[in-house]
Amino acid sequence: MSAQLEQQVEHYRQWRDDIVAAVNAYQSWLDSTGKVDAQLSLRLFDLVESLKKDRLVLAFVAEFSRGKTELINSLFFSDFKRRLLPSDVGRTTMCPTEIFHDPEEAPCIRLLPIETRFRDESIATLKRLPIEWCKIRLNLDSPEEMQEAMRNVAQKKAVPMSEARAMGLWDDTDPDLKDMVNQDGTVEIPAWRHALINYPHPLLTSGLVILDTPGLNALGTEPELTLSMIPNAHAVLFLLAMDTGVTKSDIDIWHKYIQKFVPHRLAVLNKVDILWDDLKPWDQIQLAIQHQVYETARLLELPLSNVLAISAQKALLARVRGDEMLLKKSGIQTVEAMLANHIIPAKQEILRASVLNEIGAMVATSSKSVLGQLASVRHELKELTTLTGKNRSVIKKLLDKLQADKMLYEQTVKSFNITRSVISQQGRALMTSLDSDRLDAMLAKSRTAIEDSWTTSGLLRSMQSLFGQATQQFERIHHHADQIKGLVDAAYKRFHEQHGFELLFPPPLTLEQAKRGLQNLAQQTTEFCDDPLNVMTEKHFLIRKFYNGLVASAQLLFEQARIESEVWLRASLSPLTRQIQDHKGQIEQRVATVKQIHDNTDTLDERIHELIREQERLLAQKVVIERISTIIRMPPPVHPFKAT
Ligand SMILES: Nc1nc2c(ncn2[C@@H]2O[C@H](COP(=O)(O)OP(=O)(O)OP(=O)(O)O)[C@@H](O)[C@H]2O)c(=O)[nH]1
Ligand SMILES: [Mg+2]
Repeated sequence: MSAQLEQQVEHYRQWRDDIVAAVNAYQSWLDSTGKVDAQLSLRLFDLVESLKKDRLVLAFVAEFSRGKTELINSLFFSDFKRRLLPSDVGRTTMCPTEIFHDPEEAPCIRLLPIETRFRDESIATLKRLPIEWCKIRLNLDSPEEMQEAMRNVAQKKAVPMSEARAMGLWDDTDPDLKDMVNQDGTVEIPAWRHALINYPHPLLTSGLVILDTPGLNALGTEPELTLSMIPNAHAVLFLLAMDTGVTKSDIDIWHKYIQKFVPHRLAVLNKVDILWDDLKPWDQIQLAIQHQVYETARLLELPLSNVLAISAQKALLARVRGDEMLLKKSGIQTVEAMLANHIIPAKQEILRASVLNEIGAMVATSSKSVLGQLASVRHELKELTTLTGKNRSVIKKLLDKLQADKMLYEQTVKSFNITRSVISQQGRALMTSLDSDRLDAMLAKSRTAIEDSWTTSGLLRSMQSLFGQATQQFERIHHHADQIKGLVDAAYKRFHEQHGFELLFPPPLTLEQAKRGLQNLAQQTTEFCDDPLNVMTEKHFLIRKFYNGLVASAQLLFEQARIESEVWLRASLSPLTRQIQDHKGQIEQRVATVKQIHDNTDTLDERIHELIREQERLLAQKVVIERISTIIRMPPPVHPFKAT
């Protein structure tokens, strides 16, 4: 792996650590000012935890034998000086493989038996049940043992055709599967359904997760992969090979699973070394490669800069041998530069936006609160200074005025409390409609309908109707959330107009991601239902699997929307509540001070000194909170990476 890419990811990790430190500093700041409550503490704690666990998923997707695994080996595992993951001619990787590092567990590979396909649980659910997985410890000191353990992801087993069919892994009408039949009539199927590799590597420790997928039909047989794992990846590297060119099945995979569903897409035109020819001028070879790059960009409707021509095999060889010339020739550094300069910064931006969304408004509120208190202290100082040497009747007049202000203000606070209880009531109603029990009930009802439909077309109809319901439910929720937002905005406006409060804007509610996710699922459902191949009776099993995948993905999206709404509801009124509390405290304090001075004018000097000390304390607080605010708002530093 390139030291520069490693460095880039290290910068990313460093930046993330700085943000974590800023959130922790904010927590301490709140503690020191006595303005933290248990709920808020918990939120900040959750934020820190989710930042620490943040992952950047890179999925490698393509037809079989395009060199996905070879590219992963050369990008990430060349330090091993061998081909760590199995890569070979024909179908090699048999199950989706996630490679990551979890330092809380010893290095291992966990394998989910293929027989779990008979069950309805999603892979996401099974991941939480360690007992279902076979675990092999990885001995990092023995490359041979490592390689042996990794060989499992390519393992196959022979089963009777009826069993393969029952697991949805055999289709009589699919000519591509014919090669999988043995002479005794049994069928070769993958031994494992999913693999998790926990491997300590600096990039993985920094939060990178690699998803290697099997080619050839395997994508469609595990709908959870196409409905959830691939669309949720941060970026997809789609591989094509020079020897095959862009084939129809490449294009099918691209359109069906990637083009519209993944935010960052890179096409990698692999195996350019087959054009290398010592008898041909290098320029001429480059011209031929360029031509293929243009053609690929055109067919995949990608900008030219997102198509990279490389030789994964020569890159691996170059790294194993330490051959710099060959490494440069292999083009692999263009892939690394793309990851370093575009994919990692884009991910950073997402993380920064989510931190800002989570605590940006809170920090801004704290900062405004300090400024407000400072202004109030200064105002009071001025007021008291003018009282020096004045007689009691002047002081009494001021006291009367302040007391009148206080009464008026208390009225407004009462009306605010009413608004607040209306909003929290509405909020509770919103949370109920997002409740997972309700969604589960809806899904259970439609599952019965689906299981009761005997014909495939009946199945497909019920599935579409389920999807319609889920979308409608989501739209109702969206509408309801908008109404609550209207109430919140109005409350802010009222305080601005009636009490001259600075007009603050409540934090935005962003259900967009969940909404887009549902739209994607809807589109994939329609495409699945419109595909004549899926309407054949033999595909009953596939439809069930697709349905289960759909349900798992929809549940995930609703859960995401629920968390977002909850965070927003809690945060929506807090800036205003803070302003109101501050203001109330200040008025009360002033009334008390002036009353004391009225009763005993000797206390005036003492109070003036107290205010000066208070002013200094607030100025120090201002410096700290402004620094925290700058860190969470600052765009991540840029460290351009250049392919040598
Ligand atoms: N000439 C040449 N061969 C390559 C290159 N990259 C991979 N190969 C070979 O192509 C074959 C397939 O590579 P894999 O990495 O197994 O391909 P894959 O896309 O992971 O395939 P599946 O796991 O079956 O989906 C292997 O024999 C590799 O050695 C390359 O850049 N040049
Ligand atoms: Mg592979």
